[in-house]
Amino acid sequence: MDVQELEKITQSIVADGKGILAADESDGTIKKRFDSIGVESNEEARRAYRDLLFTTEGAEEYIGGVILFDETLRQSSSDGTPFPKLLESKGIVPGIKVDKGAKALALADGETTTEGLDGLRERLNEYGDLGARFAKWRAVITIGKDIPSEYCIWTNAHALARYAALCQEAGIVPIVEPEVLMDGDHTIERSFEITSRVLHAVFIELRDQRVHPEGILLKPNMVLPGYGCPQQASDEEIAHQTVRCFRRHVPAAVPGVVFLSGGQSEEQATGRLNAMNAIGPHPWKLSFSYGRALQAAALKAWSGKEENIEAAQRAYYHRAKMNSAAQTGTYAPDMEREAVPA
Ligand code: 5MM
Repeated sequence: MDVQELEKITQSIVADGKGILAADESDGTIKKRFDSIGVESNEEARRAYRDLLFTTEGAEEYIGGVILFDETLRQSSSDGTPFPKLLESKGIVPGIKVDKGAKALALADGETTTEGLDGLRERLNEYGDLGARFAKWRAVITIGKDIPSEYCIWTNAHALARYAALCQEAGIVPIVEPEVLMDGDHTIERSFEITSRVLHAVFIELRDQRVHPEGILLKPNMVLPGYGCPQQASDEEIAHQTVRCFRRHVPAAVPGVVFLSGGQSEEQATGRLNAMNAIGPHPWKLSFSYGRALQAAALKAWSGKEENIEAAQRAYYHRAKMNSAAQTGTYAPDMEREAVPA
């Protein structure tokens, strides 16, 4: 393992004003997204959609890395340039989702564990040859009555650490994503408690499995009340609780925390990230690795039509720019009106 190389990759992904575009929707998820705009999910439509995102001029000012799905890593832009090469030529680091999804956890009703460790060493070598410099593995934790169990939390943490160790052995930076879902009516206090338990377990397992903390990125949820909770919270409260939770559990050696958006609206995800950076400095870079919160407007603007590509690119560029400002704590809601996407 070349630790300096791993650290160099993490630093360039979360350089000042930069974050990650999560474009690694698996087949089922991208189908859901395409269904919402009435577009059939076939290989060419998926390629064309990702192509419009990756060829957006100037997005590289704000995007340091893109997470791809297996199929996308092997696809090319319309001019024939393989996607990993295209991204690299813009100074964007290509990454790859390597987990095989969250599956029912045995003897644990309503809980899941993420699969994909079998054969991972070999897959990582192939992904490295195809140009991936970082990887992502997502564990899913649900809050409900009597869940999550410690069994679920530790099983997921163990798998995340096994994955991270294999990545570092292969010279690939692991993004460690333990997502505590926003589904449910739980309070922000309960989200704080569960996120604490999860981060505690994850960093114990990472340490025990010899993962080099300077060579990872953490991709967590923010500490938020559930969607169904009657008591919603201000951006400032969310920022305060999230930072307080992370200061307790995330080692200062970790270079970057790149949040997932988890179903928040685009402006909420931006505003809350900004609120956290506004109360810095923090020991780690606080940035974004958004899927829906970077793509929702672009997807809608595109709607599967070639004549809408430019409008979709403007929408994506705008969102990337807003989140870049949030990464440095300089975002303000009136900036949304600066460039209203057509
Ligand atoms: C882009 O969505 C990613 C892949 O999800 P599936 O495996 O379910 O298809 C997902 O892991 C994503 O990277 C994170 O959940 C963050 O995305 P959001 O939309 O929550 O920012």
